Amino acid sequence: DLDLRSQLKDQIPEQQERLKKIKSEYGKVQLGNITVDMVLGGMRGITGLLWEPSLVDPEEGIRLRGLTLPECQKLLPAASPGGEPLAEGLLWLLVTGKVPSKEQAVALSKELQSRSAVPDHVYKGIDSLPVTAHPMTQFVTGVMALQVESEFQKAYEQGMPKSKLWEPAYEDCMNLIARVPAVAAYVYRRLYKDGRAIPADKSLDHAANFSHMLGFDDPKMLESVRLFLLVHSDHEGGNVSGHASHVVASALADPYRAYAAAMNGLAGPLHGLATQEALLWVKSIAKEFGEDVTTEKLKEVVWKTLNSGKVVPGFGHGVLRKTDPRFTCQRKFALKHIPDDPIFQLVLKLQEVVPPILTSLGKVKNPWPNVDILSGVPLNHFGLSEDRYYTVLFGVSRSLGVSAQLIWDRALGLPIERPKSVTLDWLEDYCKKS
Ligand code: CMX
Repeated sequence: DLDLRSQLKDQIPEQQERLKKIKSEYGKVQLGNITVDMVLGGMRGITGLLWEPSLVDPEEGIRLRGLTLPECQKLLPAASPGGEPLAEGLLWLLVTGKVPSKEQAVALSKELQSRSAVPDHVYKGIDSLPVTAHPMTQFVTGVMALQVESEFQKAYEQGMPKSKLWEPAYEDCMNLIARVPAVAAYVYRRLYKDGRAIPADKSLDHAANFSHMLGFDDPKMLESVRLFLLVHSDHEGGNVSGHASHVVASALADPYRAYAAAMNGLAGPLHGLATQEALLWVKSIAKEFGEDVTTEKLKEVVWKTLNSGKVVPGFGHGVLRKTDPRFTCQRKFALKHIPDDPIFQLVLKLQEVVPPILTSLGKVKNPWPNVDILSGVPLNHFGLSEDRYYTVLFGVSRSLGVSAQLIWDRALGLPIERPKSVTLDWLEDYCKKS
């Protein structure tokens, strides 16, 4: 069957039963103890969310529906033999947990194209902002303007029962995924190319068409964008963007509102803005000290960054405790396609220099590189050099993972999210008594 929606429809009763069974048989099983440290430490280490599209192991890193990134690269259909996976196939995997055939990925490509028309008021909304507004502000404004066409909101207003809400959630998610590349490209062309928008090319796949609308048609750039969409697509549910989308949607706010919430979190420098910060930082080092900067000088630069009260962007992680496989995957890509790129060479040196310094601080739990130190480098190499735009690219990629879960949130009928909070007074009293 080539239709994603009907595949999904077939799966839903089975997964609903599974959830019900886990609840009734294992509902009282303990998943760990909550300590005061965890409450004061950003809930780190508390297992508290259901998130189907992916899972992060602290040592091994991300698996998308059980597949490592190299497995995804091997198994998912590619645009060209041996090339990077099609975003459509990845989306199919994230939604269904099954590796699609090439025909299924192509059918999904057609479906997304048929949904891709962006209403004019979206562009007008973006145009009403000053060009000095951060690209993420312009992007989120566009996303909120897309919300006007929410099928979910309409269905809810018309009294659709909870059990059927996954259907308009699916509609909104697919429309959202289909439309955000054009909105993102519009922001890019508005800011950096005198507003000369480039129309979609319906002969291209989702990622390639995005690259085309941005203004880049080099086949290697298309591969870079396909890889970028893969590595940033999802990172389980507790990260700021994933969690933000989940909690907002749990109030039965529609997928556009949930995704916009995710994007506002992604725009934080400790999360998605690190893509921008990392590229800016590495480029500033290259500019100030040249591309052949010595190891000694690099050490000085890292210390200067730390001593000025900043974090080293692109290093460390909240859950991972080893080098991010998303970094490793992109390193392999860069070694294959842009081995001599000076910024890439500099990142390789930083990969050696930064971890011992972060370790020496004695408090950093993971000194290793994460996805963001490298993900901008190939795109930068092929001409997309505007650092402040990078988080928007990350956001387009996250539409895949966030949407896959938003559909399942409604298909599984997950309840409104409402963890308990306490005050400092309460904590002191409780701890003294215990
Ligand atoms: N540079 C400097 N200090 C760092 C650091 C880094 N790269 N990573 C962690 N630390 C510090 C923390 O700021 C914290 O210091 P304080 O106790 O003084 O506040 C201490 O080490 C302990 O932090 P941690 O438990 O190791 O890490 P957290 O879970 O608190 O934070 C993260 C994780 C990603 C926010 C952090 O490593 C960081 O700020 N990294 C740089 C920014 C970055 O690359 N973010 C992108 C992550 C991936 C993504 O979401 O896209």
